[in-house]
Amino acid sequence: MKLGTAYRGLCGIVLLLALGGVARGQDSERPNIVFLFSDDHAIKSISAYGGPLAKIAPTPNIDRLAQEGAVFLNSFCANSICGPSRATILTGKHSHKNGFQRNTGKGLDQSQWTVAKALQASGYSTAVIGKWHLKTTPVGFDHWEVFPGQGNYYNPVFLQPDGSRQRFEGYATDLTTDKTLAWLDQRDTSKPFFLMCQHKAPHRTFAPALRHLGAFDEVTIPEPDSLFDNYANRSATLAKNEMELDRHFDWAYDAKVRKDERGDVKLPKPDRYGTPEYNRMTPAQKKAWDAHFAPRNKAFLADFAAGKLTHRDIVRWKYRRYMRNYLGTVKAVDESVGRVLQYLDDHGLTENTIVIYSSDQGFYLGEHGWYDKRWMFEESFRMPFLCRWPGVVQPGSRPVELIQNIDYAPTFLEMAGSRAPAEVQGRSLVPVMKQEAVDWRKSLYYAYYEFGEHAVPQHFGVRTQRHKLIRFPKSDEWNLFDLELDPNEMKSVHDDLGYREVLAAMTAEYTRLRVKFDAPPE
Ligand code: SGN
Ligand code: CA
Repeated sequence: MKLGTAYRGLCGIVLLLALGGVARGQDSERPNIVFLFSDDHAIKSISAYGGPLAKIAPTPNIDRLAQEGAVFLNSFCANSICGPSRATILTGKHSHKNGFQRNTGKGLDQSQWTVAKALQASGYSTAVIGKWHLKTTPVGFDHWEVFPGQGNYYNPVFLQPDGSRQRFEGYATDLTTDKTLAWLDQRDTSKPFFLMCQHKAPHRTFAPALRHLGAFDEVTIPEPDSLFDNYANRSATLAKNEMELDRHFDWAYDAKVRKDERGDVKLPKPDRYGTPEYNRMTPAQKKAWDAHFAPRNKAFLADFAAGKLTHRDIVRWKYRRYMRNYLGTVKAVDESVGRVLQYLDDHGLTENTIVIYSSDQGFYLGEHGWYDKRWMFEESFRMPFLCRWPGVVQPGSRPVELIQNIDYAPTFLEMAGSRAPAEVQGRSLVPVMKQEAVDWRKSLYYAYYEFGEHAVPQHFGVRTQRHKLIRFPKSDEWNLFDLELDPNEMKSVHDDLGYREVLAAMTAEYTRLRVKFDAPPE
């Protein structure tokens, strides 16, 4: 433990005792679990993971978890899309087993076992605040206050347990944090707690808090090598995607028409803004937004109208605007993490509270020319996972084991002194956290089902520490990647004779995992 933490913790206890209360950190022997979660947060935009953005867009508060706990370097999802990832976290099962395979489906079947229900039954106080996105209202939580569907960035509505909808003025990330801390203030202190604080950010349309507009104006944003990927040497389905910064980020250079349906680029339509988030703002908020974007838009549109910009210049401009806004939304998430950690310090809770930071999947920050997620390629397959557990997790450790969101539910249960039922498909991470010598898994199974927005086809796959095999059933294709020699996944070596043995082993592993997890036929 850091001296600063000890000091802050001590101050919190002294303060509470001085106020005539009992130090709340002593609720119970069982640890509290705080699950800090965001939506679409790529590891590349968390400085604890390193990489080219770490210097220009640091996340000091998430990094505090890395210094005082562990950063899991090989953390992945089972299905890179929002609702399915959340359903997997709650159930500890792959999508085909918990029934939530697509965002477009019926919603989470709440009659099944979930970790929230299990923790609640074992005596934990349970709460979820922020983005939920599982369609059916939360079950297994003593308290919940969640966005309807995707939620909004500005002045969002929160669904209330009594079925009403209430709109709150402010920024979603700040409001989610305020509500999280307010719940902590009035919780039942005779019980340990399991608290899920789940942000909308940095999800599309990447709208930052007004105080963060311009925060990345002065920095040079590095471009990924594959910003102009031509999709050669891999499945033919890649070229059919609809998630390019070029063609699908609000408007396409070739179409010569700005549609601005979503608000990705934050350019006004000729007559009005017309974007959903802008329309929600108060006049004062609109004024601050306009003060930032109007001069920048004017300069860009003048160059555009004068024909000064090539096709590539425009893609690059879109990429920079995307990144400035995305990183802006991350800044508020990082501040939120800081506020929660500070609260734990101030209330003497740090020592007995496990804190995890994660996000439902990764995201493309220009790699392959993309935004969005869904593909089994590294950027969207990876999930951030950091865990601080004082006295158990080695501060500053960086485990390399292959972990997946099927593991979270059994992990939370073991942390709380219980065991997951046999039907759960994940494994508790506690032995890995304790750095025990365990026989850990050597491969992960992946399945993506939704074919709709962004035109990503159904695909399945297996990943080991070095290789990845992806099956595209509709087009009857296989891709194989050597992640050591080709970390950006630019060339499938599936047909390369030099990989014959690797291919045979990966195909066998794929089949073994599909049997093990009882996967349905393609
Ligand atoms: C919205 C977004 C998509 C995004 C899906 C799923 N469009 O539909 O770009 O892929 O959510 O995201 S938007 O213009 O409405 O923002 S998920 O994280 O919820 O799975
Ligand atoms: Ca998501």
